[in-house]
Amino acid sequence: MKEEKIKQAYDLAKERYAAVGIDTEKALKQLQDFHLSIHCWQADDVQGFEPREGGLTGGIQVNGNYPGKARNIDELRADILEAMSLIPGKHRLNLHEIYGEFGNKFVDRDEVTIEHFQGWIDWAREHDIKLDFNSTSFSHPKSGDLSLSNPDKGIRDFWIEHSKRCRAIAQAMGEAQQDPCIMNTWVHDGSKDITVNRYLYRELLKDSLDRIFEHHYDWMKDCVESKVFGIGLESYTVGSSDFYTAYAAKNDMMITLDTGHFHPTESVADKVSAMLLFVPELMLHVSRPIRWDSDHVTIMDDPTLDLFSEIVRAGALNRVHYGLDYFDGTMNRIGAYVIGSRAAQKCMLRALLEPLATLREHELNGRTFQRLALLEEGKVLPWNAVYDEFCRRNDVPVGEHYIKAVEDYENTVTSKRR
Ligand code: RNT
Ligand code: ZN
Repeated sequence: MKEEKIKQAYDLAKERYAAVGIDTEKALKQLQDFHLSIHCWQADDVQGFEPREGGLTGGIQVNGNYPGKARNIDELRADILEAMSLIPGKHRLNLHEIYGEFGNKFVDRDEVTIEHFQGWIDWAREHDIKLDFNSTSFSHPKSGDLSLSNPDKGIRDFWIEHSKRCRAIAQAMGEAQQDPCIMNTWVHDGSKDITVNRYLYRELLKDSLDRIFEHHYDWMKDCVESKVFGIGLESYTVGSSDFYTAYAAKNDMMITLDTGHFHPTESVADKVSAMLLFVPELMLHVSRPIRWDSDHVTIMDDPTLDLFSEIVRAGALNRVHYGLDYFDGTMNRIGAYVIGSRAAQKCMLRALLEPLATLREHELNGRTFQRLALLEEGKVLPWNAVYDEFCRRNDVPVGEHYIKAVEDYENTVTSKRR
């Protein structure tokens, strides 16, 4: 599409929004300040770079065998940069511990140090990308069904040591980038069948976490992620929502809301205002659960729109970190990054363009028909012209034009990986 046309459409949209009291320039500026934390693990189906036998464990699953997944650190970095070049704005990269630079050496999880991530820190600085981090409890011989809550002290200590080392790495990343690195703790611990020791495992998990978080760091922030169940661990999850909500509130720490980690009819959006009264900040794992925590590619769907609207309505834009968390191996993985990231931005833009002041006035004055009518009309205001203008100003392909760019990269790069 001609640049001139995009600008014209934007100018009309700007006028249309002004009529309902919305300043699109302000929204564009806010969207520029909206930084996703893009997960590194869509590029290679959550494999990482440990020399390892056996597949993904820990109750999570990747389906599909679309050709061209990243096989090493160079390919992964190239793929991430390619995806980022098609996503408007500036974004962070969220690494898992298994993505360290281990060379050909076997470095066990309780041996990892900052030296295995110095390459990432240098690379990130070179590309002006900030890093976030995750400890990794899955896909390891000691993962089993229980890690931090394992009654075997040896196994528990192993994972405690791993988590502590990960926090030190996150601290080093944060200090290097002079911006706090957000470190997420998610462990898969649970039970396939009925357990009679619910209290015990949770007591052990609490104790392990207390030990892990003992030390305070200035350049990293911790968050804890709950879950309903994992595949093969259907009957019981040690780190349930109640457990971590209580833990985070009590310890004044951040909680991670993964949109796939709640019961299918539960609204994650509704949790924003409830939780932000009791925890300092939130981390998101934006995903698309289809019937279960299936981690489909994020799209501009109602749950995601609701979630971002609730963040804006709560005035909490700066108290939320916007991680993505999906992994789909059935399609072009770079394309999956671009679709999901752009979808999250569109949801945020639509939230920023809501005529909130008028809606609130209606509500506070009992004008319920007017409130609902304006909410409905808000859905069809020309937000898409504003998003196109955002892409144009950020010098990335507008609309469906990024499809061709993804295809070109596939033809010249990923399809050559055999
Ligand atoms: C799993 C959690 C967790 C993982 C990543 C890879 O259900 O969502 O966040 O997806 O750590
Ligand atoms: Zn998650």
